[in-house]
Amino acid sequence: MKQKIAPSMMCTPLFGIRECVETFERTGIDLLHLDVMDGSFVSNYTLGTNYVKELKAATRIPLDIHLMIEDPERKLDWFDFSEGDYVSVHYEATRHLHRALAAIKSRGAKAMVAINPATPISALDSVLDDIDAVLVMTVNPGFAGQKLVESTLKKIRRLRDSLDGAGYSHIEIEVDGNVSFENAGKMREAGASIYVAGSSSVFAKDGTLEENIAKMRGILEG
Ligand code: S6P
Ligand code: MG
Repeated sequence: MKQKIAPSMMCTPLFGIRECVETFERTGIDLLHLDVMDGSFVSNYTLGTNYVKELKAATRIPLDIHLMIEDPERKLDWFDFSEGDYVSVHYEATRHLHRALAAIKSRGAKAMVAINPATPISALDSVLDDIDAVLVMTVNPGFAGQKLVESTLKKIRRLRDSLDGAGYSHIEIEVDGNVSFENAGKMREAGASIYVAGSSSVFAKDGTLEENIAKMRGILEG
């Protein structure tokens, strides 16, 4: 499975977004990760509908929209996405998961379920035929710069094994939260293939964005 890097747009400096996106295009970045937080499902507010719309119009890199919002099935129409984009809804945030996933797929996008560190992988059992990927949160959602919840490494492995064993090898696993250079290697070994890269990797202060992307790629492809 191709190893994909998805830089987290909430980690870009406000006045440097254009430069970052140009670097992402030049370096062949696979996806742009957009964190949408509603102040209710998580205790923070981040990128909103207009940000998604403007970014989509400004780049050809597919979007990876991570909806940390309550009742996403009622709000999907607010967001600009189409074929080739990835959209994730949280298992914990909706009472109508199938409805949300079907609405994403009906627009040609890749449908994903996101699960918090404490949510068991069995929560995915009844939606395996409806998803293209699983977003495994490796920190509790809400903020950048948090520390890895260590037990999620085993969870990624268990999920990869159980998906492969049940004939769902095509389902990708995305990891999000403290995907540092060190943790990314472990996550890869555990079976991840999409990496949300934030303050602990591509936006780390001790290298340039370009250097950090090259370093991350070396770890994932080495
Ligand atoms: C967290 C959010 C994430 C962060 C990312 C930041 O709730 O969903 O996508 O932006 O985790 O990366 P890091 O390396 O600072 O944890
Ligand atoms: Mg995220």
